[in-house]
Amino acid sequence: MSKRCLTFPALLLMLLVPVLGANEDHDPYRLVQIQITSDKQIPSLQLMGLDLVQFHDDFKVDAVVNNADLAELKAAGFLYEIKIQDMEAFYANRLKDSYVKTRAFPDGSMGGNYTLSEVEAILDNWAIQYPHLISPKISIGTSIQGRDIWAVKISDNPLIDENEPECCFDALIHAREPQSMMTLIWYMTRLLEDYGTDAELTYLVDNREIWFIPVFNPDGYYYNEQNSPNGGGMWRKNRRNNGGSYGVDLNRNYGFKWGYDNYGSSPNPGDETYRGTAAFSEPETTAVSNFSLLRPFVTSWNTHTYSDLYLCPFGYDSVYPYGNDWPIYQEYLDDISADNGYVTGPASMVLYSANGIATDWHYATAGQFNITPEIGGSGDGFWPSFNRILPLAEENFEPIKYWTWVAGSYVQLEGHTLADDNGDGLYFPGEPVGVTLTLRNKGLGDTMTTAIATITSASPYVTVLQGTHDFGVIPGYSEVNNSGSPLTVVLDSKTPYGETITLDVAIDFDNFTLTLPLSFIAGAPMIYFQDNFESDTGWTVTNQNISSGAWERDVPNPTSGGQVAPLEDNPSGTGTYCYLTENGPSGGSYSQYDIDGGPTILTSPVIDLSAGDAQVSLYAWYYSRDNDDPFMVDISNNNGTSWTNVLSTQNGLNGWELITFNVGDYVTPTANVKVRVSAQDQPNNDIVEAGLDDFEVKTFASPIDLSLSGPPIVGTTVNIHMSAPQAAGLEYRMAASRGTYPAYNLNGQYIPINIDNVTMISLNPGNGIFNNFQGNLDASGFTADPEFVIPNNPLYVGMDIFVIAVTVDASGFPQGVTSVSAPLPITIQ
Ligand code: 0X9
Ligand code: CA
Ligand code: ZN
Ligand code: CA
Repeated sequence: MSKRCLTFPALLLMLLVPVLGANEDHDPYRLVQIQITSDKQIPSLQLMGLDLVQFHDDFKVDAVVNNADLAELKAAGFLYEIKIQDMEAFYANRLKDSYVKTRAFPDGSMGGNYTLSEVEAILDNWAIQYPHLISPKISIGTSIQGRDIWAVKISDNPLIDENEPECCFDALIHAREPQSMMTLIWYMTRLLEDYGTDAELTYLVDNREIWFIPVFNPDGYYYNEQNSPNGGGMWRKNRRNNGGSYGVDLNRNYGFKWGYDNYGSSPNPGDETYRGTAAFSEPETTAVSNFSLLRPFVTSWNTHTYSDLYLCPFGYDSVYPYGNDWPIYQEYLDDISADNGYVTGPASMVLYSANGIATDWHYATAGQFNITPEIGGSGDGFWPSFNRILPLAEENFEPIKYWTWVAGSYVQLEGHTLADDNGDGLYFPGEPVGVTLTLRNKGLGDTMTTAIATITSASPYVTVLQGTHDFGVIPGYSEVNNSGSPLTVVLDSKTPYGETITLDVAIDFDNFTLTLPLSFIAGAPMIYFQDNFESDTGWTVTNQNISSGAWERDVPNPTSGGQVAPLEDNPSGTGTYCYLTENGPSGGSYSQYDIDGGPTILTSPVIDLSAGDAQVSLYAWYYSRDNDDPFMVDISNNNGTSWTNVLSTQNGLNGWELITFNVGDYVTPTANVKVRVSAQDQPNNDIVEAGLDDFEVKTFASPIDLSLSGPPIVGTTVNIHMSAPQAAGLEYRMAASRGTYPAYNLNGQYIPINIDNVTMISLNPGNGIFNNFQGNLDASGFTADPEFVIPNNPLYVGMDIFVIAVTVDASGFPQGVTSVSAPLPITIQ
């Protein structure tokens, strides 16, 4: 039949068919939550051809279904709950309601998401605006309806194929997952706009060839745009006419293990996971895979939404990546999920099995480290609210940058050790400190230049003795250290106790400089406040909107059905009590006494830090089942009027974990410092448990203060005032020395001077030069001013003397030493 002979109904059909999909007969896409009794039921759901989208704890599985699927579920006897009656309407309304005009990330017209032609226009504009950074769009093939599939390259000299490591990120293989594309466009925006100002992005543009395929499935995306112009379209597959139904799931059409089995990959054309008639039967997968074999991509992303996951091979069956690739994948996945808490692992094990997927082919056949990110949580779904578009792109920004880095060499400071000279772990005035660095090239390429580490310090108390080390070329995915020749610095003998010493480490490799600070505190810390919670020392609990799980001080009880709260107090501390969130009776259900609502807040008594900075350490317990309820440590220096956050984590800790911080890094130490720890389950949909034990405050400020009565001039006598109100009436002793190092451990207290006699002035107290170096403090804690008679000899001018004092209780010297002063430096004039 010629075109002219088309009858009216046939013409109508032709017009209608392209804009109608699975929901021709008003059969909406529904989101159901299916209750299963064990994970073993998942394959039977897969064999029903169901479109599974998310797994929850408590054996609940979310699926996108139509009426026929629902009937099948019912017939098979599954219990389910309909969560969203009409997903397209739900998403479209939510996008409309949440839309707010913004300028941070220019809006697309589908509720903030770009349409197909808007993506094309963005690429064209960038090619004009940044011709030195991005190529014009290149068609790598056409879709089944003849639309171009575009790729662009971001790199310096984008028109030249330079010898730089290459990586590739694609999006929208599934037409209903616009956030995959928005996330890539945001990364591209940052690369282009921050080139020249952000050192890391500039380096990556200059030293990588970063390819993007923002719309893998243009027909499916356009189809959604036509049907749901304001966003919300639920079409997933491409738009192949299967004769009676439409579409092939492009993420089942790849050639590695295509059609391996029917789990998660359907032979039925009407199903959402229909794999097509043959591997690479579709022009879209053919185009992307051919392009991928033409370019030496080391790493790549096949971006999806949603479920907060980073999935690696394999998907077709429960198989791990080959050989040493699995530990590499594990390291990379751990790194990129550290901040956003995405769950990671092989797709078949973390999610479900499915064959013919992009990640399996890009890895096993094309030899790329490819992953399937599933961006966004269950609240976000396929079309996140407008105000979630940028945050979701942002929470994947560092991960994409990381994936760009590791295509070449990527040197990181993996670890460091600071070795103080006498090995007591304390950094005394005058002490040399060795610095060993472990550099790790996490990337898959060797460094092109040698890696050189340099240490400098802005501190006036640091002299760098050995400041640079050449580590040579670091092969890809390997580690080196300089333990054979540590870098060394020495602390000045007049370094004050409590002084934070910062060393600036610069690591140069491949024309990139990584800089990071290492710091430590000089002197000997003294425990100022200690609480193992064996008794009530005045901590207070405040609760907001809580129905169970408030903080209480107790000996932890075991629970039944699972153990997610501590089973005992911190085992590395003393005693048996700790604070925990509702203990519950012994053997009580683990899910009954956890936190519901909240936060529940535990606040310390006032800690007087008017004497100076202090280090707080505590052991925390924190369990959160789905990692979305912040556990927080805050500090206040105004008795709780305002708080500064020290730690906020949504990822559970690994049992009792030590948390240490310096007060001065967060607030100015005052007499009214408080620390609080809070936990919550907000919204209340989760299991959350928290604990606190062995809280300690150490300060470097000694309770003993020493000062001179006047300038230490030859031929005069100066008095040494000693003030130690906390030690009123106690015996004191003083000592003098020419140096401050090494220091002596006297019953756990450090005597920070080197008591030597080989000096021009005899330093032996009681020799007529140092008088009254032993005695008793008065009732308010002051001395009768011991004196230092300075001989009238010009040779002594410029000489350094250090004086320390200790207080001694009734048990006598040396067992009874209660506190030690910092050294008082005296330079004779
Ligand atoms: O099913 C898919 O294609 C991906 N999930 S989505 O909800 N975006 O459709 C996941 C593919 C990962 N591979 C396997 N699970 N095997
Ligand atoms: Ca280049
Ligand atoms: Zn997808
Ligand atoms: Ca030491």
